[in-house]
Amino acid sequence: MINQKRIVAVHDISCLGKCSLTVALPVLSAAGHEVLAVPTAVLSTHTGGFKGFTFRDLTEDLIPIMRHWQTLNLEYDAFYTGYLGSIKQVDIIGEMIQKLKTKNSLVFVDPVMADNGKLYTAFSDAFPDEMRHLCAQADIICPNITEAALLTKTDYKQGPFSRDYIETLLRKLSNLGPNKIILTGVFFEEKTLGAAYFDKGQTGYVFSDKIDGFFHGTGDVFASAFLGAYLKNHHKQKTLKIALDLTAESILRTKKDPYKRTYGVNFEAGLGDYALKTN
Ligand code: PXL
Repeated sequence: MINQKRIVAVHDISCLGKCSLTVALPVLSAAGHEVLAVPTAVLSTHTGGFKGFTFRDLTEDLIPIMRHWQTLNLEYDAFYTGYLGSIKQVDIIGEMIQKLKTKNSLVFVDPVMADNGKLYTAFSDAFPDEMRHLCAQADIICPNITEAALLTKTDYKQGPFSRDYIETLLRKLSNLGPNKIILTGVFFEEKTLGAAYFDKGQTGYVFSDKIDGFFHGTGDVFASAFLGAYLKNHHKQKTLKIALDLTAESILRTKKDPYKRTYGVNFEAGLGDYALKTN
């Protein structure tokens, strides 16, 4: 199916570590979409587990990029935000989306800021408040459990979760404003892991086998794969399964890698298959 969409992807570039733009670009391209990349910062590595990383803040470039684009009269099918470098940046990006979007633009916000009960190193406790404003403008948001707890001011719990906890988070997230919620990192028992969705008052789940260990960048693989497939108009359950499969298979491949390349997961080898499933 030829159905190319134009997606504005707003994330950092972590030179090493396979996350944010270095994941979003190849995954969305594999689904056949055109990607306009807006780098929010350039870091030598991502901030998870490295010491001494560099951080070049590109906030000052964002408004000039937007002003130039405004002269081009383009239509954008989707805006996809991920890791944003500062509170000020979140605010500017929100404004940029409002100025550039048109009636049919989809706003997809992955509120990247925390995992395993903790905010990422670079963020202050005030960051979730600003991210909540950006989520209010979104059509779809895709937080993990920690991000969902911070956004909704709910106690963070470790899994296995109760249905009641997950469905309370979904309902509170939906009250923030977005139409659709995808909540990642959901598991009700130790053997399976997946995502919950909430759409028009309905809740559903997709799961695959749970793989032990912590793997960086999997949230970005999942969110990018979801958006790429979603914009091809697949049914949401199928879209979520495609995204979950790419993520789970990338983790498995990385686990089995005899060279132990652990700076991000090997999603690259799954892109051919992903392209076939989305098209
Ligand atoms: O994968 C999320 C992510 C993206 N970008 C940077 C990060 C992280 C998570 O730690 O540090 C710079």
